Amino acid sequence: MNRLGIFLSGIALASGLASCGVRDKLGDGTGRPNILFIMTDDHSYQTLSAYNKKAQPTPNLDRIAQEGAIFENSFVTNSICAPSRATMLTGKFSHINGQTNNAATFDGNQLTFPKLLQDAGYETSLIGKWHLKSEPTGFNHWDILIGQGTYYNPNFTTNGVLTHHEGYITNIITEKALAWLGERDKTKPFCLLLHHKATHRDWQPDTALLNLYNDIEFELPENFFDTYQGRQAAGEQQLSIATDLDLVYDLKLLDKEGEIQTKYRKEFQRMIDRFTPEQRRRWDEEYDPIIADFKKQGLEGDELSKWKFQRYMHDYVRCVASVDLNIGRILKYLDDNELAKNTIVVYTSDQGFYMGEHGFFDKRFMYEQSLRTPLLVRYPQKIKAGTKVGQLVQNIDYAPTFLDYAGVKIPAEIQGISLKPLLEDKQTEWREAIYYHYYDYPAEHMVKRHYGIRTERYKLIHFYNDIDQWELYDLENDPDEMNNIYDQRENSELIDSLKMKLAELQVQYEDADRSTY
Ligand code: SGN
Ligand code: CA
Repeated sequence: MNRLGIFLSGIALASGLASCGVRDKLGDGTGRPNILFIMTDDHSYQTLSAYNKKAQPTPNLDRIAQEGAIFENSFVTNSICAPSRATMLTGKFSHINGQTNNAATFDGNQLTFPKLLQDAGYETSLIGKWHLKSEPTGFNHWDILIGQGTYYNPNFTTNGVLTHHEGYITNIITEKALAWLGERDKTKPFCLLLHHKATHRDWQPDTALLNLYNDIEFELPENFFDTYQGRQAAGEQQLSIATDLDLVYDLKLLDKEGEIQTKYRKEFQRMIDRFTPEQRRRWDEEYDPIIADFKKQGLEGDELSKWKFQRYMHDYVRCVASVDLNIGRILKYLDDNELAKNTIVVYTSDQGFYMGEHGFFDKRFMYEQSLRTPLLVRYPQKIKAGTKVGQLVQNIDYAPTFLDYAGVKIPAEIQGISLKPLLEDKQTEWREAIYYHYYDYPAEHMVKRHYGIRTERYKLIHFYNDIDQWELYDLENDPDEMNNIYDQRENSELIDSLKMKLAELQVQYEDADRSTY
C-alpha cells in the first residue's frame, strides 16, 4: 500500500472507531478492555475439568483456561457467600468492609471497583445473584435475585422493580446477560458482573439435563469416612453428607406416599410447588423411579451414606453442566460480536465446596476444598494462551486487577494486589502466605470461628470463640489434611515462625485486634 493508501485507510479506521465506538471492541492497544466477571456460587474446582482431569468435562470453562490463564493456587479470604462478594467488590478483608457473615447488610456507600469503573466511563451491570441485602450501588443496570433466589421460575429485582420469569435459573441469567450485552451503550467499554445461583444447595438441575450422567458412579474420596481425630472443630460441624443432607430437600426423595418425612420436606414441597405442570411432569419422570428404588433397597449405615454421596454428586454435576453450556453461549456471543479479543473474561466461584472430602458438603472451613476457588482469566490481547499461574492469590486481588487493566488508579486502601504481572508472566515480588478469617458461628452448619495462614507448604489454623484449638498441616506430605501435627514437638520452630508470619499478616491487614477473638 502506498503512503496515500495508508493515510486514507488510517482515516477510515479512525472515523469508524469514533463513530460507532468500536475502539474498545477492536482492541487496537489503545482501547480499554471490557470486563466480563462470571461467578458461580459454590462451584468446586474438583468438578471443573481444567482443574481435575477426572471431572465430568466442562469444555466451555476449560476453553477460558486454554485460551488464557489458569490460577493453580487461588483462594478466598472467608469461605462463604456474602463475605466473598463484599471482598471482591472492595478488594478488602471482611473485617474492613464489614461483611463478616451472610447475616450482615453490605454498606454500599463504601468504595467498590464497579463504582470506580463507572466513574471512569465504564457501563456497569450486575445480573444474577447478589446476596448483599442492600441495593446495589455503582451499576448502570442491575437485575438481581432476591436473596438466594430459586432454581425454577425465579423472581428478580430489576433496577428496583420486582419481575418474575418462567424457566431455569442458569438459562434465565444467561439470557438476561445476552440481552443486556446487546442493548448496552456501545460507545463505552463495559463491565458486566454475571453471577449465577448455581451450583448452590439444593442443586436442582435443569429438566433438560435430569438424566445426564445417569450411568456414572462417582469415586468416593479416600477420606469420606473421616473420623476427625485430632481435629475437634471438624468433628463438631454439621455439614456431613451422612447426617446433614436431607433426603427430601437435598436428595429429592419427595415420595407421593409421604413416607419419607424429613426436617426440610416442607421447604422442598414449597419449592416444587413453584414448578409448571410440564416441569413437574419431567421432574417426576426422572425422580419417581429413584424414589421407588431407594425405598426398595432399605439402605442403612455406610451403604446409605455412599448412596447419598452418589445422589448428591449427580445433581451437583448436572448443575455444573448447565453452567458450562451457558458460559459457552456467552463466549459465542463474544466471538460473534468481535468482542473476544478485547474483553477480559474471568471465571470464578464465591468459594470452593466439598465433594465428599472429609465426608462433607458445603464450605466455611479453611481446609483446601473450600479455601480454594477456581480462577480462570482470558484476555487474548495481553495474556498468552495456556498461561499457568502458581503464585498464591486471593479474592482481594480481583478489584485491583480490574482497575489496573482499565487504567484506573488503584486506591491505597485496597488490600489486594493486581494480578496483571502474574497474568502477563512478568517478574514481580509476590506474597509468601495468605491470610484467612471465618466468623459465621454459631450459625447453620456450626463451623467454628477460625483464622489462619497458608504458605506454599504449610497451613496453620486457630479455632477460637468457644474453643481454643490450633491445627497445623504439612500440605506436601498430607494434602488431604488428615494429620494435625500441631502437637508434635519437632514442629515447634516451624510453629513459631508460622505464628510470627501470621501476626505480621494480621498487622498488615489490620486484623490484629485480639479483643474480638
Ligand atoms: C443456605 C444453605 C446452606 C448454606 C448457606 C450459605 N442452606 O442457608 O447450606 O451454607 O445457604 O451459602 S439451604 O437449606 O437454604 O440450602 S452461601 O453460599 O449463600 O454462603
Ligand atoms: Ca457460596
